[in-house]
Amino acid sequence: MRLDYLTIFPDFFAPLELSLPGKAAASGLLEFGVHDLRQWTHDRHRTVDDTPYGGGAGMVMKPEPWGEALAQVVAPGSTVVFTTPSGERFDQRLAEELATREHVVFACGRYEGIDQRVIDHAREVAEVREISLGDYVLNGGEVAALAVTEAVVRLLPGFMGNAASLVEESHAEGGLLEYPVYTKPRTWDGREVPAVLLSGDHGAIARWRREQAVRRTAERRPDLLHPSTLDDGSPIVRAT
Ligand code: 6GU
Repeated sequence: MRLDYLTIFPDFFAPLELSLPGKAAASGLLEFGVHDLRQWTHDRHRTVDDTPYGGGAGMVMKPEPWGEALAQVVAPGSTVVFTTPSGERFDQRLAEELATREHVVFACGRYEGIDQRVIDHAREVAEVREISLGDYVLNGGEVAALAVTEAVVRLLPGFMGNAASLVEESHAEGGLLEYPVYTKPRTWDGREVPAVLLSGDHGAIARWRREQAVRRTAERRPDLLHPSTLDDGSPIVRAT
């Protein structure tokens, strides 16, 4: 998989060299390219923004640098992701979809957004997704592009050491939040590990974990408790 980033703040992407994505790039599973949008400006001030037609607050990113950048970086079969608070909400399903792509180009908007004609043009030459992390406002799309990258890259085959931990975690199959976890020591700061986890009774442990996951989901994310989520015959455990 190849990932390219178009941004006026290339320094935001230094973390790609660290941690898991960095290791995947070193192993050849992943290729990254980070591009300063200002390299496609031609004026002395390297201008990337201008005032909005129709008036209003803030600045809009000019189309010309974006047009040249996309012409150079987008190839047949690319997916272009515009990170924007007015995009579709990013979730695990979308991460799984992006993980199937060979080439994703992240176009990171700043200011009040990118001239709409850039997005309209991109749709004619590539698959385009406009993606938002959630219902809050960031100053720009760079941090969002990093979050999307980490969610996608860890799904690539051969990327994670332990494939089973991908299946059980929150927002994977089942649609429940994860149950609480414990490790040694058995007693810490006067607090005990729940006895069932020490019982060796794997059926009881599985039932306890499921109950905890449902309780936690009901308390924190009742929107996830779709009736179909609970269609495995387990009793619904109400949050208290
Ligand atoms: Cl993708 N961009 C910006 N600027 N703000 C956001 C966002 C993206 N997702 C949530 N808030």
